[in-house]
Amino acid sequence: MQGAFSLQAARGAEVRGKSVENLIGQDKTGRRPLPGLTVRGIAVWPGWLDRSAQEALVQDLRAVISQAPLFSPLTGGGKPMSVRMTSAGRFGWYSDSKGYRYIDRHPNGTDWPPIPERVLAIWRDLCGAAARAPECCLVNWYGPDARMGLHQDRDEADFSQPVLSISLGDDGLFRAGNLERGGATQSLWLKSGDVLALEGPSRLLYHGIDRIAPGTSTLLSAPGRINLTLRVVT
Ligand code: MD3
Ligand code: FE
Repeated sequence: MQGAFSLQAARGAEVRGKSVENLIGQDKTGRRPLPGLTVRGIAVWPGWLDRSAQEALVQDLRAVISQAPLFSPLTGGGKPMSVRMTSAGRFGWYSDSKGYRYIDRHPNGTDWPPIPERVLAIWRDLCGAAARAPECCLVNWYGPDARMGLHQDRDEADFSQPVLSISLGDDGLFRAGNLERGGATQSLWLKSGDVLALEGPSRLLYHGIDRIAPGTSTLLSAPGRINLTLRVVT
């Protein structure tokens, strides 16, 4: 894949003459750790979560999914998405033939479960003191053949608030585009434990997941990938 950049390869490697590890430290204001790298303004912390933190998150997510089961939202065209989803928090993301929106209950009528404390702690550590608390934790489950086409995240009211993405399980090939459809794109393999912050100008970039690489992680009991995205909705 031309232009693809492996974060695993970045560990122990050099970025502009500095080791990635050395770039990870408090920024000047002490607000948060410096990202290991940035791609089109997207801050990337490769391997931010160690194995035990990843395992603890998976346990938290089992509890979320047992209360709010995964479902396949319908696209505007009425076809089910290949990614299965659920949410935690005050709002959950939903889509059917009427369009994309946030709803305050699971489609089965129950409340969305609270966002796990361990997930909130990652938001606090990486989004800085200026960010509001997240109101939605979208849980995306990718089976071996699932993908997500290029789109913008614009169902939220305040684009000045960041979006935080946490990858777990098998590698996913992330593609970052531009502020409008078309143009050159840049690809990046997201690995288990990697965290991204979408903020400022990168908040409205087109982006998607081209494919996952089944069997590249031992975290989950079945091949697949989980992505958590934390968002301020209102
Ligand atoms: C770049 N999820 O749920 S997360 C989504 O891996 C979504 O499941 C993908 O796109 C996934 O909407 C990508 C990384 C991500 C999330 C939001 C972004 C990248 C972004 C918003 C703006 C730019
Ligand atoms: Fe998105």
